[in-house]
Amino acid sequence: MQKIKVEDLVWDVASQETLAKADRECIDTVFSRYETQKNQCKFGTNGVCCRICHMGPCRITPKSPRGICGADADTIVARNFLREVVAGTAAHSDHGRHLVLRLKKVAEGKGGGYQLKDEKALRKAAIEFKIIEEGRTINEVALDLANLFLSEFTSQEEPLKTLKLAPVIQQNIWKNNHIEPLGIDRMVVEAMHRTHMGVDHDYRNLLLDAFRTSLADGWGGSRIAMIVSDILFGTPSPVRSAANLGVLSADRPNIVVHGHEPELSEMLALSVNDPEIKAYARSAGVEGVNLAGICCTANEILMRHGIPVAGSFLQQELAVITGAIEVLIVDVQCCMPSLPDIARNYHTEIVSTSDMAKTIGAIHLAFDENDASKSAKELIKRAIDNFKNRDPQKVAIPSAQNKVIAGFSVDAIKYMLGGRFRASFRPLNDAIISGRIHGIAGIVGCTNPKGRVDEYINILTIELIKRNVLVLKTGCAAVASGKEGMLKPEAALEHAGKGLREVCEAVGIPPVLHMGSCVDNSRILEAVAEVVKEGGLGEDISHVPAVGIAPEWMSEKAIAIGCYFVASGIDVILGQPFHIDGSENVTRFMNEETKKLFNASFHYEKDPMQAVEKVMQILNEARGKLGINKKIERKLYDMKDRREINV
Ligand code: BF8
Ligand code: SF4
Repeated sequence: MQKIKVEDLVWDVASQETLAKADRECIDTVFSRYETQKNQCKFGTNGVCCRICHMGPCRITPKSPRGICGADADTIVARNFLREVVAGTAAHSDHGRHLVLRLKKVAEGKGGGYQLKDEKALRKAAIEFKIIEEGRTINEVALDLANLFLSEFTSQEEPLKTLKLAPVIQQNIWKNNHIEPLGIDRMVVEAMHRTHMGVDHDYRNLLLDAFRTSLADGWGGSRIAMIVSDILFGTPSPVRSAANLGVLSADRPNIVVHGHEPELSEMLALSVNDPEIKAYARSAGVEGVNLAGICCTANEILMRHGIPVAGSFLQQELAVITGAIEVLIVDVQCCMPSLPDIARNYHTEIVSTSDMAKTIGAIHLAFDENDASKSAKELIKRAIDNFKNRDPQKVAIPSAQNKVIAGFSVDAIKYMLGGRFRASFRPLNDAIISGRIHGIAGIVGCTNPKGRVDEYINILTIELIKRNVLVLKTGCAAVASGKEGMLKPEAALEHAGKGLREVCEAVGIPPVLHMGSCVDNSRILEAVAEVVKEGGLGEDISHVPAVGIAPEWMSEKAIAIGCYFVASGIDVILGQPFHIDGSENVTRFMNEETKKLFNASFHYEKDPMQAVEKVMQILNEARGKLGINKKIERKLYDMKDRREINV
């Protein structure tokens, strides 16, 4: 393996230290594999490779502008794109389905250790979906809700009921463009059918279906996942914790959960302090166990229990390379198949727990949802048993970690803004109208070895809060901010512009709000819809000075998220381009024509400072249209160019 310059690959010091350790120990990581793969196929990059039938594969070039069946670049690029959106929608929505099935079991009294933890959240949903509560038990109401949500997956002819949670204008836009999604499963099946050889060849029709399918995610599967998680596990409210590899313990067994579905991690969080586990740990000569998370599972238990985050997507391998993890539990999405290979160099056990997600080299212990506590305790005991095998010679836990405050559900934000008895978004709307807050930016998505990890996210975040933009975060982008110290109220003092700082200090919130995992991007939609409902900032989502940015995205889920943001009226800036450059028509549709359909479109900005300018331009335009664009002259210190600038 080539000697690498770790500072060029990753932003944070903990990752740099551990990557240097990997290099010394000659362990391949995502970064070295990226180097090997670096000369990436242009046909794939441009989206013009078609493998959909076995007359092919076909590749579009100037000399061969059509595939064997006659499909041109527009059809092939649009078809590939729709399939990516379908996969992203399926991933989020299947997560939602598992939760609804659990809710049904709990309502039927067969919860397997889970409960209806947040009755208020259940009642809120019952009102939203017109479920009669009077004279009925809480379980009866929950069962009706579970059945209603299950029918959202199977509905053949009715549009999703969850669409009603959006402002009426958005609903009408979807209706008029014939992209109101029907049942989620139907949308996924139909899109796979449309993209089969010889079906839909009109790139516009295919792309409209991509937006339709994405709506089945954002306002459907993801929204359902969020509502049901809150009912089963509690609506998040602000909680203190810490983030980065430094949260791993040097003297206790480390058990790290990685993946997405919150059922098992929730039970692990509840079980680590169980007397039986404490006694077991003592008998093994340790004080207790240290539970931490990676990726979105981390975000789930951080938001609800304050369990620390060991890292984001590109730190999963590094966490193992610290040599300090006894058991790394994986389930679905974003778990790298390389983990067992890396773990072989240490004593770490990689345990897969979902029957639909196995990896050669991992130990598979299927999670028994009907006796979740037993499964959780077995895994914790496994970590305790494995602690004796830890080789101190191989352990190097970086010290870096940062304090975070997370748990900003929409209800929590309302409560923080207005107090318990006047919980409302009014103060936020007023702050935006008065210009103390310039607008809202949702910075979301993954990390990607194509750039220096976390750099784009961190530069963008700090530059936006300097310019009085309130930043909402989810997924690995939120973890990046946690590691950087941006998720604590002090960040407002240190970095925020005057107006945003005043609001943050008055309310007691950080300038960057951690709203959860990737399915929780539906919380960002909920927040913007709430701003519309509160009044004074336009009639629909596209009027609100708000923008979405996915700086370092890599996953198909991020594509679905981007599409449902745009279809909901929120402009989206990508730091990584889609694989659509092979079709000018598709590119024009995504970047321009969508504006006419949804009042929002996609933008690609390679450089974070250009993205900052684009965000400000989009927010200024929205403020201008609302008639609230007062020019405020301020001096700013530009972090990248190291000079003072006017904004
Ligand atoms: O759903 S942000 S790398 S962990 S895909 Fe994956 Fe991307 Fe992280 Fe969560 Ni979201
Ligand atoms: Fe080639 Fe058409 Fe088959 Fe695609 S569907 S592989 S373009 S023949």
